[in-house]
Amino acid sequence: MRIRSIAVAGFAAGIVVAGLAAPASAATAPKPGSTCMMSGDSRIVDGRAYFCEPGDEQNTWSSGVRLKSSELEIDDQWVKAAKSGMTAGFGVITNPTDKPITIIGARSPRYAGLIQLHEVAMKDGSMVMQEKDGGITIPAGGSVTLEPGGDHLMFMRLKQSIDVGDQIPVLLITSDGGKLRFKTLAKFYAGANENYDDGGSGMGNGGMSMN
Ligand SMILES: [Cu+2]
Repeated sequence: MRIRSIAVAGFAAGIVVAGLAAPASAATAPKPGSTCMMSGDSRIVDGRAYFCEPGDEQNTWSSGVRLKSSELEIDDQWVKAAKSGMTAGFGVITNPTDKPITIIGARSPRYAGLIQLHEVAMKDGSMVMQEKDGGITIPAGGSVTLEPGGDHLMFMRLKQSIDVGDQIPVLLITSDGGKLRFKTLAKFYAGANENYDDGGSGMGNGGMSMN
């Protein structure tokens, strides 16, 4: 029947158009030393990672570090469930090698526009969250626990809600280009609340208060 064959052709044309609409990834490598907005930001282009490093005057892009798999291990990883804004991730990171390894970047691009490495510190008599200078170093043969009230992964600019039970993919990158890829479980947790003191623009170097 002629009518049926026309209907099939129309259906097929619909599929072709949908396929063409798939997003293309076209990241370009930043120029090392050029200005970047948010410290902790990172880009991966052609197997190299570039990091937005904090500076006194302005933040600048690092030179690219070639990626390889990391020997770090993570256990008991979890992230605090959150609808929007920001949240924090935790876990125990172990370094089985005989040399210290420093984590300098973290990514979860489907969920967070940016992940910073944070510490909790005493500043002017109050506890504040701030970016950890130089990253998080795991001692040779030792481990570091990321936990509420201590070092943590700060998920910022959430792109979608992180709900209890979700498994969130995360990539940690070390200063020598090591990649540690894992999934972290979203849990309900009432603590570890953070607010920006600077009115929530998220752009300043101002401290964060802990509620
Ligand atoms: Cu934080």
